[in-house]
Amino acid sequence: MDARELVRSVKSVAAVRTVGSARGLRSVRSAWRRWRADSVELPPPGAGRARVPGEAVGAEPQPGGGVVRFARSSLRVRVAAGGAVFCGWDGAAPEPSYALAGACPEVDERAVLEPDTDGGWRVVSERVLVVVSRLGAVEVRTPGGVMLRRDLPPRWWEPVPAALRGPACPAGPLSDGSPADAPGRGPGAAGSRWVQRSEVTADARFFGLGGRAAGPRLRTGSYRLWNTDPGGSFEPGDDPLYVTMPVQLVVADAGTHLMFHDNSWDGRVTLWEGEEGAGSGHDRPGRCELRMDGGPVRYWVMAGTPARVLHAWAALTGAPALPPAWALGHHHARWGFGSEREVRRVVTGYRERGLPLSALHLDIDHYRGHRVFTVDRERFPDLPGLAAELREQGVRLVSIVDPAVKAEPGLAEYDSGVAAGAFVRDGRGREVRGEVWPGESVFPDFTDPKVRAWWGGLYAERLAQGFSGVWHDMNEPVSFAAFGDPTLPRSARHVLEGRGGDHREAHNVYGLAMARAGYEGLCELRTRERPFLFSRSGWAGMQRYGGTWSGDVATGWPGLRASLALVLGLGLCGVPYSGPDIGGFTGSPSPELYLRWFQLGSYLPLFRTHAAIGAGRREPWEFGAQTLDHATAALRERVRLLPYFMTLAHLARRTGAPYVRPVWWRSPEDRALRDCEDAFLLGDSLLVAPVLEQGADRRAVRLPRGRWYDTATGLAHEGPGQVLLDAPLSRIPVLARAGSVVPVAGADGRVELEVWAPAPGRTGGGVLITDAGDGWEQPEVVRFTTRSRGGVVTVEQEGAEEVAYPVRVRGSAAGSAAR
Ligand code: NBV
Repeated sequence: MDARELVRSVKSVAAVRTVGSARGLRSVRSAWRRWRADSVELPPPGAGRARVPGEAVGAEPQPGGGVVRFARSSLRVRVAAGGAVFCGWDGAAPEPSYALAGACPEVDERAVLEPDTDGGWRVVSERVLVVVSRLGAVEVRTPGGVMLRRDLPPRWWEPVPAALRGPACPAGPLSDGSPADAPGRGPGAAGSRWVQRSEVTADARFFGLGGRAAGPRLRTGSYRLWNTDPGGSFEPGDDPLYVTMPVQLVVADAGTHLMFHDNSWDGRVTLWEGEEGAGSGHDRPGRCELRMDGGPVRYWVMAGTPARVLHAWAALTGAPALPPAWALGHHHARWGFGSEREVRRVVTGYRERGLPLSALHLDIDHYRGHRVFTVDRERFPDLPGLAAELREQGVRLVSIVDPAVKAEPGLAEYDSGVAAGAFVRDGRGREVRGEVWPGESVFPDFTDPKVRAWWGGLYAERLAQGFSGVWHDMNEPVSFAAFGDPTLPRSARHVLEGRGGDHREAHNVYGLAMARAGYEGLCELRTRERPFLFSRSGWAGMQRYGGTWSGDVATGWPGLRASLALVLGLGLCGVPYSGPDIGGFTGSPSPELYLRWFQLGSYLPLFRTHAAIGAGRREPWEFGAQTLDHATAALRERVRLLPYFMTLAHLARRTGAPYVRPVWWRSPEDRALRDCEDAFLLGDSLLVAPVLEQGADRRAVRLPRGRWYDTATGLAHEGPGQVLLDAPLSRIPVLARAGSVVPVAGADGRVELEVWAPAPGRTGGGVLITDAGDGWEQPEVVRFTTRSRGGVVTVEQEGAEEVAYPVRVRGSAAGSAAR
């Protein structure tokens, strides 16, 4: 047990204390069972014999690339249409994969494998040049030959022979039948640990790896790849969290690239940021080491501008689900509303104060004894009635859904799950039992297609109760443990789409597969509505089914900062829809902290106040008149920006670009911007600079190149550089890019265009994407261009004689240069 695990164990013991001693005892039993199962069923880690590929002995060109043979391995390089490059060692193929959206993309026939100097090989393609050295180092270069990264040959530790190991996992069908794919050496071989070291340029910055509280820029340090409930709450120092992904986004002068290791096993990424020798020529390159406990060595690389890279990533792993329009409004949640009466009181509170509210979320306290898909009828006697009443007022109900099912014969979900063979089993075929909110529980195996279908059908009950959306929780998955890892035994068996395997491989994709089950179930049950689903845990590709949220972020200024880090980092991993628990999950924020969190949250895709049972209130009126005034202003501004948010949701779906983007998005070559972590771009048009420090009433804002208008004053500032802007309690600085067109809701709710004057002699533009608010009809896309000539600003709508929307031009010409 390392120090972090120890801290986690202490935390989980503390958490257990809050949920009662009977549960505490059961969580000791559950942890003990897990430990015992794993020690009997899994091989000891053992050092094993190391293997490296050895020397290249030949190569076979294939469509889109080819296979390079080494003395003790092989490397397949394949360029896909769209520019992503696949590399697979030891016969690893791109499929099967939980990350890929569907069938593996077509190959780019134009890419060819050819001999390189010194006995190596190269694959030339439109977007990247891949150079494979004689000993198996793989360099990814720009088409012009500039190095983006260099991956050294992997090193494997051969697993202990099966005969000495006990029950083995069947090898996955990842083989291409190459000679290096001998039994026990292939990528499907259980427990074949491996390591791969890589180098990037000295100026490169790392981002991604899923949701990391310490991000968005990932500094020198070690980051585990194992989805984890940190227990209680987390702060920026806590790692890993609920969503980990082997996705690195690397930004450097030479270009941006994304590297995805398609392997769901437990692993650890260690990063070392590089250092430049200030002209001495002694640069220290950035480095990265990936250690995996098993699974194939296969990865995808895509390179180009950040926009191109994210586009290629979405093409590979799937377009983000489009939320219904109402999901872009304000949501209010709480663990422990406790009764219909309290729900009505809160909704009335919003209404009486004229505060817009789109959705209200019910947590596990509305279940009967915490049993998923049930209702406590004493406290919620008529949920469908309540839902209908709220719906009349424009408020939707969203339900939490936990994966664990109480192991209780007679309980419909348990009985039907048993009949469907739905629950995870151990090596001897017995149900794996854990301890969660309802008590002793079992866990659906979402890696089984028929289990996903069964589970998806259960959402009919939620729909009948009147819920409009779902919020997946505890799906890392969590099983309370008094010590060790609070999840299922690593030896627990999973179907893994028919290949068979264990929890070491299934753990990280459990939440993703649950999201798929929920999403597909909702699509089938309510064919005309877009599912609204967000999930605490997930993996590469989770955006296909919905979004995520911060999880239990600790109340405090560091938690506020972590909230932004998570949203930015997840967006760069292809998950554009997320947001934090505004005000933090625990305790009671000061009015100032609450307000700053609220102001930040009002510019994030998921705009939700939420807190733990026993924590302080989170309604905007609970923090005094001044806070209420300012929160009201933030809520109104959100409503005004809804057409812009809807446009961003569509753009995310079409292009993979997240709504919330780092400030370097369009200028990754600006090194100062690469280090800026306290502001973000909302789409192309707005730059939002939240206040993340206590007591601050102004703040420095680093601007990308071009002219930016302070939306509060209309004053222009010229980037690149830094400006100091007022940030009174009433608002956070928001700047608009000169020339941009921001679609907003006018006083009558209809779309208007807010046009920010282009700099003299320059042009600009924007897009508006509208739809019916829900459903699957094709949206309408309208493009605009703006121009400033001789002090006159003009706007044109593509393909139309006249602009079909009211236009308001903003921005004064009086510019000030940023420093
Ligand atoms: O269901 C209760 C909470 C929920 O409010 C929160 O948002 C989740 O992240 N849930 C975790 C389980 C309890 C954690 C202590």
